[in-house]
Amino acid sequence: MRIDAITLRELHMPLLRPFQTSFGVTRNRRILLVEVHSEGLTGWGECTAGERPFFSGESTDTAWQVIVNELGPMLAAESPEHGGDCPKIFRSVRGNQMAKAALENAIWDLEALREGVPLAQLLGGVHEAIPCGVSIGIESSIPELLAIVERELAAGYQRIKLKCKPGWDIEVFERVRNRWPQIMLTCDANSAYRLRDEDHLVSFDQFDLAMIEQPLWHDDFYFHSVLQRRLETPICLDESIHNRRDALAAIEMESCKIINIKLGRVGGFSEAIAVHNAALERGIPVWCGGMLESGIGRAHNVALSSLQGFTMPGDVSASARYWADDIIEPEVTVTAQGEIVIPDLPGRGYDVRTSLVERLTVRKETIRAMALVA
Ligand code: OSB
Ligand code: MG
Repeated sequence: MRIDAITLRELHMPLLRPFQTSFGVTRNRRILLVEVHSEGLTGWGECTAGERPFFSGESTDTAWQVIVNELGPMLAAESPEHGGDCPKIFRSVRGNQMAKAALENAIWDLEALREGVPLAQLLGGVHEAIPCGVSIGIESSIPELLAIVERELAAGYQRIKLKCKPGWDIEVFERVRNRWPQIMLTCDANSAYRLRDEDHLVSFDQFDLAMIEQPLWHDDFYFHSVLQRRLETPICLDESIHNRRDALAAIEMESCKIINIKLGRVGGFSEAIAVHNAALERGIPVWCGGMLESGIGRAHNVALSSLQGFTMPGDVSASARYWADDIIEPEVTVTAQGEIVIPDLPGRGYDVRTSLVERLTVRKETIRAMALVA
């Protein structure tokens, strides 16, 4: 397909509630969107980098630079036919997975539209509806947290994930578990613990957590495997997994028993499918993570979750949990049974509210193909 132009936008979108993890608080998202214009159609992609380089080394600003200076020009010069052509086009740029994913996913988005098939189908999806969980941040008090858990369970969500860190763990799990003995409960440390916390982490076993997500370093496999040998609770890796090889290493070393797949973290749909396939072939369950996405990234997460191996509830939840007004129409909604129904429409299945996008845009740069190839 001929690429006519690539438009980057930064949108400022305030979250309905601040979201706190072990590495910081997010109140206002700086969302980077890319539009790829080709032969009268537009594909949209979202870069899931954070405002600051805390979850990964990328940020909204680094991704903007890398897309404008490197990846955008490479893509326009190549005229890819498929989203799956992108990893090869971007190969000479190391890292920067979230920047790459924004563009690659826009090409898949465009391709689904051009072919007139649902994006989920183009990806090879099989599920018609996906089970949903919620990720609940670190709150200012346990009663406040309990009120949120109660509300999310009443809304139908099938799994509760609690962000944790030293000082916000045992007592929190105890109170939630005592009140709801039967629910699927998990925690996510975002690398807040160290080897000296091993006994402490082993004590999490008493709460029957379905998994502990990324307890140790963001770039580690070996020490997670040491920890996993002592834990009953399965470890799930998030930050450590950037590609299929990482997944294979983690599975072979038994660093984890479950894998969280995030489109941005692995560089886009192609690698996400490769990680999914590697896990599925080895009997490792996967689920789709979230990065506080706007509707574009959320729609892509919904489509990805339709693949066969996504059997555990993901962090893909309703637009209304995050935003007063999401930028897609319809918004992503969750049924009373805690499921999202995969849209059966051509493309991503959620229209972009372009006038709202325009209003939220604080920075915009359009790169025209002629300028790109010159
Ligand atoms: O580790 O899964 C994570 C949000 C920002 C950065 C990292 C993570 C998260 C979440 C939120 O847990 C998931 C969501 O609801 O989008
Ligand atoms: Mg995580």
